[in-house]
Amino acid sequence: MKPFTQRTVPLLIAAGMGLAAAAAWSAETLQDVMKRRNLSQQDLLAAAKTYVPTGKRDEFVAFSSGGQSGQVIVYGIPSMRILKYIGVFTPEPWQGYGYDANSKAVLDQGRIDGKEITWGDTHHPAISETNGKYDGQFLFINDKANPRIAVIDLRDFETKQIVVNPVFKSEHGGAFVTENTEYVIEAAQYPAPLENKKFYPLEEMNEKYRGGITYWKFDRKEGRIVPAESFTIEAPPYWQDLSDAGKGPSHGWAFTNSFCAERYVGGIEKGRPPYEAGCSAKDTDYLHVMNWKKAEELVKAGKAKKINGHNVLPIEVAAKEGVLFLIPEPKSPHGVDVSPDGKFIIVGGKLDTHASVYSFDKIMAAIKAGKFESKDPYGIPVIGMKDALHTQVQLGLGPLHTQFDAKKCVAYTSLYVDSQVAKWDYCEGKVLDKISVHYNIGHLMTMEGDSADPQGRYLVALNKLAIDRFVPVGPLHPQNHQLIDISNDKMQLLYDMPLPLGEPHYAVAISASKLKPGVRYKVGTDSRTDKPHPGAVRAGEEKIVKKGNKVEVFGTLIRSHITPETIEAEVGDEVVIHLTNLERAQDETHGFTVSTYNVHASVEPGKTVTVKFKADKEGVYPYYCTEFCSALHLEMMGYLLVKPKGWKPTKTTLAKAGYTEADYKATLKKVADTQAVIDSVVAYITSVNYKDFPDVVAMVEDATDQLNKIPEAKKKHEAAAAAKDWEQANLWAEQVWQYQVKAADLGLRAKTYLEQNGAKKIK
Ligand code: RUQ
Ligand code: CUA
Repeated sequence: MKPFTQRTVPLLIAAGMGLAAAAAWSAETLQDVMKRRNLSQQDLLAAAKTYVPTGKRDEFVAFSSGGQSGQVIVYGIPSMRILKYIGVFTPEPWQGYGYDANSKAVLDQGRIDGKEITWGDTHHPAISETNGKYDGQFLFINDKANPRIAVIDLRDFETKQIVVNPVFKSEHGGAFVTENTEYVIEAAQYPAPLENKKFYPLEEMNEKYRGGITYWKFDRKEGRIVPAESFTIEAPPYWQDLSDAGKGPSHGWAFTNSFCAERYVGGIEKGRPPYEAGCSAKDTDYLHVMNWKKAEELVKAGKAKKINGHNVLPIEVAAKEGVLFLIPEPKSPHGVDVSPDGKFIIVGGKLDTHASVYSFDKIMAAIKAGKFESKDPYGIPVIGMKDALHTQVQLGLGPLHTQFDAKKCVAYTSLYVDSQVAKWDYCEGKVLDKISVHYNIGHLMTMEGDSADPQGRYLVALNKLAIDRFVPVGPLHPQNHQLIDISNDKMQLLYDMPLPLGEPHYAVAISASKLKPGVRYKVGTDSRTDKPHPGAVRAGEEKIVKKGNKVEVFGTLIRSHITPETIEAEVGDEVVIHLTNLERAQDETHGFTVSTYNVHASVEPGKTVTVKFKADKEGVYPYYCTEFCSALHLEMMGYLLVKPKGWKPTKTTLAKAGYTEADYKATLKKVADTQAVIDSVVAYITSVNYKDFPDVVAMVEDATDQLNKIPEAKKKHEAAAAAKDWEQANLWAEQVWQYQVKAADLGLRAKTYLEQNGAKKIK
């Protein structure tokens, strides 16, 4: 390489090479470190099982509910490194979620009776399935507090849709998907009148309050829920809890457990025993067994009634037509999980020490034979527990949720009160192993462990309390996700991960190889609708349109400038700014904000985003790119000038820097030196098989983009120089250098990539 100038050197070196680390610490041996840090052999083994070296990636990706944050947390397994928070029911500033107009439109779908609700209590994420197996296309998650379901597209990890349940006032048993994601299941929790905004006293609980299970139709091609084709199976005011869908032999059926089948109404302030006493007084509650295929037919045949514009299949119809059956389950149960082969349904006892394993075959046999032990007060046939049970296994105190292993018949159940995980065989009905966790485990998760094809390997315990596990950070502690190795006979605890964003209830984990997220959008895409954005423009088409008191900006972003660099408005104008990121390079996101107007956008390559606000205050408002996108990131800015009405300029020229011919010549020299660097990098890249590396091809395209802008700037500086306008000549020559620097930066990145990934010389 030729020597380059003083200013170029640090920039290019920083871009091209890492710092050679001084290796003083490596003098310590493994034994030294073990001694100094007081680590056992067991610790080292655990560390080796979770450590993911730099440059390597995790085998699995977990999607955890973000609990009260209303978000989804994405992390890798086994490293337990957090990869992303996805804004779902709650604004998330980094992603511009709730701060740009396009994502606000998604959050607005979650309004209830017109009221903005900016938080959610997310509980259960579900990955879309094909034949009962995770397909990695979509993620669904519920909001328990304000009954809603959100759809996240795993091509870009963005929330695309929020649907509000039109008949529930709360829900818990969502989101769970049917075998081919035909439906997303959402079951109510606390009974309430199904009619919207209708009051009935608690004394009318049995008559007027209802539960239900909603089946949201999912259109996979559109990637959206279709409310008009969705329906709810009305249910008695038992407190429906979690759900799971059948698969394989039980395809077409779904199961929802419940508690407080006592239909107890508390009122401690009136001297009545509280809910907790009355809701767990009896020994059994009801597992709801539903034939959703049949329900779908009945709804299509017009057997549903409309409540709040939504299809509701009345209890009488469901009971009479063989859609809804009940089976007793002990005692205030929690969690219902269908085995991978679809043959068994496992319910945790919560207040009982057993897990109950129901046999789908036996349930079907009882239904076929019309063998029911009774009817519930609403006329729903009740199948006898002994006629449906395969086995019951005593696991310990507070059994809740069950997940499955890749090994046949092996399941894991969380024991809330014992703070343990039980590994057991649900075919034979015996306990295999137990491990203690810290503390009070709720859900647990194995890899793809609620699908038809569990992957085994790891289990994560989602503990409710962290107590003494971490450095204290005040009375509010983080949550504790504990990673457990389940590949051997004995479970081994590997790692504690604090999760400080709300209480994650449930999580799902998928093989990383099944996820295929995109790198860039088709230029001009509105990522929230997946459609072309009407405000998108290409390079050179940028414009500002002023109509009445609306200023509409059609702008672009590319390293390192925002076009336009000045936006003028009058006080009271509505300002609408559409921005298209013209970059193609991976990870070249630009952000955008305007001082004090509470707007923010994250504009990934190819995306178009709109921000809107009323310019209600006279003044000068810098706007700038909020992602550190390039060396000239800080210069990626402009001014919004909000003028008083009828304002007239008194000064019409900008101050000059007074550049001379010598400055211009120096800049030209710098340009020539930089060109030499570029030439040497280009020579290297084209001497190897770079076309075999798609990432490099994208970088080369991007660099070429930058270089292609040079001739125009060059023409301008040469014309200015011919006219002896050294000010303009020098500035346009500087702009040439800007394009070069960005091209060189990309070229060096490409070169490093090629060197590290074994590019081969070609002739
Ligand atoms: S549940 S309390 Cu998933 Cu155990 Cu929400
Ligand atoms: Cu674009 Cu910083």
